[in-house]
Amino acid sequence: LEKVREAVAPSNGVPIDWKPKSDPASIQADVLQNLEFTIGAPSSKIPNEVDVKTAYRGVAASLREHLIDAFNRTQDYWSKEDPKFVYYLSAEFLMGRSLLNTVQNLELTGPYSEAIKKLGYDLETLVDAEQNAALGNGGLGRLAACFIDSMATLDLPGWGYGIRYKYGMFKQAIDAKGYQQELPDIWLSNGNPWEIARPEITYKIGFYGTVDNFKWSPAEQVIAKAYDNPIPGYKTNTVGNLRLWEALPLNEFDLDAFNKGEYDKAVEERRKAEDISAVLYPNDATEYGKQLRLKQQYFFVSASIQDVLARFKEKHAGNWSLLPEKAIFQMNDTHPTIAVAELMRLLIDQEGLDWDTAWGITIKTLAFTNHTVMPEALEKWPVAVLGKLLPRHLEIIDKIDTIWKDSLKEKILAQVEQEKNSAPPKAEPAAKAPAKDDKKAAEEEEEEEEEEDPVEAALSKYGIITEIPWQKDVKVINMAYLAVVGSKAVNGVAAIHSEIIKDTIFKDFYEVMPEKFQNKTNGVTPRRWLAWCNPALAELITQTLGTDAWINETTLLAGLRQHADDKAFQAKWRAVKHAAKEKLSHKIKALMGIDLPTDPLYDVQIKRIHEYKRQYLNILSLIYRYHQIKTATPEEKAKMVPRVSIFGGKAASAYYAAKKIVRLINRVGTVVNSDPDVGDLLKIVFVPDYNVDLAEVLIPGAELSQHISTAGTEASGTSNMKFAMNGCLIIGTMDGANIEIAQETGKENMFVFGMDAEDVPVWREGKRKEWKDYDPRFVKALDMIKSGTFGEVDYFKDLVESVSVMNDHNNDWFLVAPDFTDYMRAQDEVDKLYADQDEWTRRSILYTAGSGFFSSDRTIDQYAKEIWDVVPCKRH
Ligand code: C3B
Repeated sequence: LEKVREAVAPSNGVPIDWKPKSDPASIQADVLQNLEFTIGAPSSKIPNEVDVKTAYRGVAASLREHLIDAFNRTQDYWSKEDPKFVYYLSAEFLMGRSLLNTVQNLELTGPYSEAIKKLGYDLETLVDAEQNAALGNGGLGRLAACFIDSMATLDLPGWGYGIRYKYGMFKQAIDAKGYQQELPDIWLSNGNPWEIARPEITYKIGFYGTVDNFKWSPAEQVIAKAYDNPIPGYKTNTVGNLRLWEALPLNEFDLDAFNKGEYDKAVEERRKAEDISAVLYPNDATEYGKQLRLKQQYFFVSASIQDVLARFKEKHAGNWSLLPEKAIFQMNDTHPTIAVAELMRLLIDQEGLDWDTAWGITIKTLAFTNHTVMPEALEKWPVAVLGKLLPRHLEIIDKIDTIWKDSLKEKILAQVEQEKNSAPPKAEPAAKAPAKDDKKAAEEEEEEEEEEDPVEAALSKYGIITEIPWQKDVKVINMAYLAVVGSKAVNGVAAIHSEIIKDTIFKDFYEVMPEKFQNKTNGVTPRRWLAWCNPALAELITQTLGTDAWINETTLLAGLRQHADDKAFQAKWRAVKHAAKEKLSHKIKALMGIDLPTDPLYDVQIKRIHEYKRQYLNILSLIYRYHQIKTATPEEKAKMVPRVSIFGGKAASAYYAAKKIVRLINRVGTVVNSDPDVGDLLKIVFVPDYNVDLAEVLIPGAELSQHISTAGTEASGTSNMKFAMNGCLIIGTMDGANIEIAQETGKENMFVFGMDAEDVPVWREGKRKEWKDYDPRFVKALDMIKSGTFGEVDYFKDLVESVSVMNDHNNDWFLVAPDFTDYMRAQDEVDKLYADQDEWTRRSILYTAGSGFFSSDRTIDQYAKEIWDVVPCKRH
């Protein structure tokens, strides 16, 4: 009987009359069936008269069957085996499109392409009909998406947990005057065939209310409803899960109010609840909407932890000490860090554990990744705000803070004693606060300090709850500190970044618990970011290496090194790159109506617009290049290296300086592109609405990419890794993962410029106050803006001033002016090298060859072994 059951239902009792379809004829039949019976298209119109979007849905519905089959088997298997799981808590998952990735990861591209052709469409057109799932801002959200792809590929039991935003990252349009416009991203309008709604999986989430004797009575409650998104691994049967939560009202509809004619009131509760999962915050730079954002964070964290605990209880009821052996939550930046207090609350208030037991479990079950040192992104919630929304959590955080500081008292006391005895009284180092304040303030401060107990003073820097220096009496909760204290491990995302956090934002914490701190250099999935987005290059690599095993074993890419000098191979490589440039130029023509020549150097800078990422530096150098072209003799012109400069990226809606940079790039582009003196020597294009699917065309087509952040500011960068994989040379600073890319590729092959991370603070604190050596080319570029070459003189005034008024303490914080000269030197090298196509191509090959380390498979393997203690669990 067992055998019969096995044959009918090979995976622990899943009843199946469903068989995978892998030949074109049965796939074709399946798509037709889905078009009619899943999508509801009238049979009279199938297949030739359904529109492309409908055809896409039919194909997606057919693929969904494969996904669900493997998903159910994987999840059943995991449930039976009961391995330790990792839960990746992230407010953002920037998934992009799924059709191509799904068909490729399931290894069904050949038969599906053929079947789709027979139905009168082609795969590429249907791929383009899909809406982008843009539930993320940028690097952090896309990293989460790469990570879950790698988790599935490596057969690691793990789920992503996040929010099913109804509206994702805003759509960006550029108007005729060059301004950024923000439009809602209505990404679900054509349905979402990749998700499985789970109306049966719901949790209650409370807000506000009161606490009486440790018992919280929330004044408001909403429902979190689950949606599962199967995540297929590659070359494995494993299909992982991304579970996203939607907020719904407890009471759908107030019929009483409705009957009284109070129509708004009848749906008020619903609207209020739905607001929680309505919009992704486009703002990683400013602070508005605090309340709702915190509500979102708590909403998804609470639902996710409740979900995990519910499953744990089913299997191991009561045995809470086992939890750290069965689950680990990775907190992606500070957004989910309320998890520390929520896990404590659930263990104590709901499960009845005592504080110490709960704490012992909590700090083994959570881990924290820091992704930035930008102060504005390190969340600090005012106590008043958090205490109102989550009163019980405030109590818990307060207690964590007290116990934590108490635990340090002895150590600090000893330190203070030692300092008293050994050292002669020494002056305190100057505080970081602007020295604007007069003597009086300083005296006051001194007085205060004199009164303070030295132990208390020393302890205050460890405070999770603190006063912000510039706003006395406003207490805030430093969520990063809460996470550091409540986690088993803390990691940065590139080697230099992991060092910087130990020296700066977490210095004091590192000193008292160095064992917690680790590095996990980011990575990207080689499937989406090389194999699937650049099929011609992938094919050439496979031919050359004699295997496609590099797709999961990217270190094999190093085998390309031995071909880097081979002229015949270089020619093939160049031809592939040229075809990718053509594809990119067609895309831009289709999107913007601009004709781009394909012989010039394709230079790309795509990322969120931010002063620290220095798109400004790039555009200023292009302004100078424009000036050079305008003043060149015909002979000089003939020697110039033609260039197409492409920008893409969104500015946070309330980040005015970033918006001005967007406009400046667009204004310069308009003037340069229409100037007959320039011709094909320079084209400047700002591609609107940069997102994952544009990246998939831009990255293969790029020959040079810019990663030029002020040293010490970009935690890692991940697009730098994608460009490197696709054989694109890098101009960059010694910042973030550029440093490791240079190590793997050969620093001599990168166009490195600018101050190092150690030089930057020295510059900021001292040198810049005397510095006057503005590069005349820099001055010229600014003069052109000031004199109206690009119009809007008044509008650009403060942007110009922001890098040109010296001796102002807050000016040119990101060192655009002092790095300009070296940047121009590096750009000259770029031009020189591009004239030598053989050498350029050789380096291009070396970039791909050196990119093996930057696979997210490697990163995830390290997380699994060094933090999570999660091992593969593979269903055969
Ligand atoms: C980003 C950082 O800015 C990048 O340097 C880094 O590569 C990625 O995270 C991934 O680690 N980041 C982001 O996109 N959003 C934030 N709020 C913080 C960091």
